[in-house]
Amino acid sequence: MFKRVLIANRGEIALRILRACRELEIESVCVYSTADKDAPYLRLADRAICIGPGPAKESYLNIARLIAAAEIADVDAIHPGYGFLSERPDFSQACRDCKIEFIGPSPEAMGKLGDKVECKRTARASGVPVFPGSEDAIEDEEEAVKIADEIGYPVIIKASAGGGGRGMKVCHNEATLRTQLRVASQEAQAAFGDGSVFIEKYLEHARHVEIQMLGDKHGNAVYLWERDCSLQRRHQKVIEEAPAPLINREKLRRVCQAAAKMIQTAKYAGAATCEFLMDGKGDFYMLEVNTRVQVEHPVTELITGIDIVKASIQIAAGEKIPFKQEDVHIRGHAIECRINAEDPAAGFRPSAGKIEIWQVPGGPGVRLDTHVVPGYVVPPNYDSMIAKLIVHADTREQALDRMARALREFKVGPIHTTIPLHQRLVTNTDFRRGGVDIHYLERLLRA
Ligand code: MV4
Repeated sequence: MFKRVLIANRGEIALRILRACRELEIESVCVYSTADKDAPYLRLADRAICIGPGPAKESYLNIARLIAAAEIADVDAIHPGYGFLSERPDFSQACRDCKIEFIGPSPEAMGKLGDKVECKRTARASGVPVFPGSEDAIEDEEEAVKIADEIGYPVIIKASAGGGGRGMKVCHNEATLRTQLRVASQEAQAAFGDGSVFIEKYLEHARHVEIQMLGDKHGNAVYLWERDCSLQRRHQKVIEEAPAPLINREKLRRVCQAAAKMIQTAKYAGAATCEFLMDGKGDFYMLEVNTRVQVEHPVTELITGIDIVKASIQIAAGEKIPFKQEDVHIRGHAIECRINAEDPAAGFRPSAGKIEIWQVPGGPGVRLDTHVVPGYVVPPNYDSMIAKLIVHADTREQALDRMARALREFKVGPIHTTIPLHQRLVTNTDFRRGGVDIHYLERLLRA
């Protein structure tokens, strides 16, 4: 096992990784930007190293500075967390070049699954269902029109290098497809340095269901079942839960098995998530693979009892996945609310500043993943998520009631948070019935 690990991240996930290291008896080295210099979790680390000023490009996104910190602290491995450099093959490669273990996939596995056209090819070969559409990047307009005629409109144009909904164009007819192809390719070139685009059938009413997986360096892969993340706003998840309500578990099991085979084929080591859209018939279509630990991993931890962050470290150290597929059992229901420092009553305007009041929920079945303490100052430089409130109970209804109870206990001021939005959602009759689609929240907010 590693002696010392550098945590190349900040906020709640840095603290989450630090806790896993402590339980594995690994020394932890935190890095921080000057904007985070007073963050209290830094005091829990064995060492903390300043890597630059507030702007992420000069600190948490700066590969040279992170590698320099890792060499100074003489660590065995780096955990990237989520966001920042976590899905960058060049960072995984830089770690390899410097003989530091990257806690995540190899640059090869990351590249194979990170490029969407390449990922769909791997998926098809493993029996993972994908949307009908172009099998390769679109070479010319006529080819795209031909494929669209075969699969039928509407179609969606996506950037091969894209992700998180950026650079997508929905086309309802041939004329828009022709004009949007050029626009999409130019935008993809400007945004990702890669103008490759592909098209697929567009699904209007869908739910977002994703499968949590782990692969190890010995060729093993397991699935930890699904999460439903349909409640989103501007491609940002707001609430996640597991198991997914109203789902055909037999269909899901087959998709899980194929997804596990896919990451095995890709020689993938670490935590991965395979994202799907599910249609009204309960059929699945893969969107993309996230090659990192995700924000919402705790809901899976609560229903399976498996520590995903610990497992990711053990896997990077060369250990086998510490359990077998047949040992994965689902118990109860878990829900996560992402608490952001934003004002839902003012168009979700960021609400940075000093947190004077911070009275947190607790009690049975309540988990709060946060780096915030009373007096904490939310820096303006980063993502607005300041806490994740996760609850676990025997049934979905009990979990929703428990979440409502926990949200009532949660007092934050004077900054604004998304707590009032969550209070509204957990009592919303449509959401409580289960099975709301990916456009539900934006429709609700517009109404
Ligand atoms: C789609 C789609 C409908 N049909 N692909 C958005 C994020 C990116 N990962 C893929 N996305 C979508 N791809 C086809 N063929 C609809 C979306 C989509 C979406 C997906 C998941 C969660 C929220 C979403 C909101 C709008 C659009």
